[in-house]
Amino acid sequence: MKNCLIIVDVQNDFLPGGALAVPNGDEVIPFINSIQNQYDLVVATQDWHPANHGSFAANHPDRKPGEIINLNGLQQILWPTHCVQNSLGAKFSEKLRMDIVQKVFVKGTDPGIDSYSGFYDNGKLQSTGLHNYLQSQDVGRVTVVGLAADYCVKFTAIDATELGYSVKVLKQGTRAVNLKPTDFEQSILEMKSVGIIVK
Ligand code: VGL
Ligand code: ZN
Repeated sequence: MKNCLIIVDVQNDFLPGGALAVPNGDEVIPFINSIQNQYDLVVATQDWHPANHGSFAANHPDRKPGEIINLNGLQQILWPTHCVQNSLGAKFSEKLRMDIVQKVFVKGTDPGIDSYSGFYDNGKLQSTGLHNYLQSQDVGRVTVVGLAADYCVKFTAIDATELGYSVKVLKQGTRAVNLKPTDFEQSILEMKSVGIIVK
């Protein structure tokens, strides 16, 4: 069984200066670059929203980022407009090594539903193809790094666990949005509680 590194959403909009900047998000890049060659396989996810995406506060009159709405039956935090398809903000950081990344899985393409996990949307209605791909490559273990620890990294790691992979998350390779200052610690506890190795 192969060991795969999943690099989550290391895109300009999640880096300092970006539309949804994760504090110190840029610090993960040299670390992620330095560990890629320790894995049998490296894949990446990319947040890839149409401009009319329902998670953008700007698409809801009188709503502001941080507010929670009901989006087609699911609770949705409203975000600043970010990672719009083909924009500079949606591009991977120029500093991220991409030469050994075998495949990129896009998510958040349906305007009606958000997608934090690299495996499926938040309603688990549609798959990104990541699970099928990992199965086809005989992957049994995954390590998840990238942005953000309290959203896409956490949901990707938890879904991977539910799908039967043995899962690790490396703290040096992730940073949190921390809408609340304790969100990072909370996410770590939540991940550990389902059997994820966080170190
Ligand atoms: C993310 C919020 C909205 C993430 C993506 O990559 O963690 N967070 N879209
Ligand atoms: Zn997003």
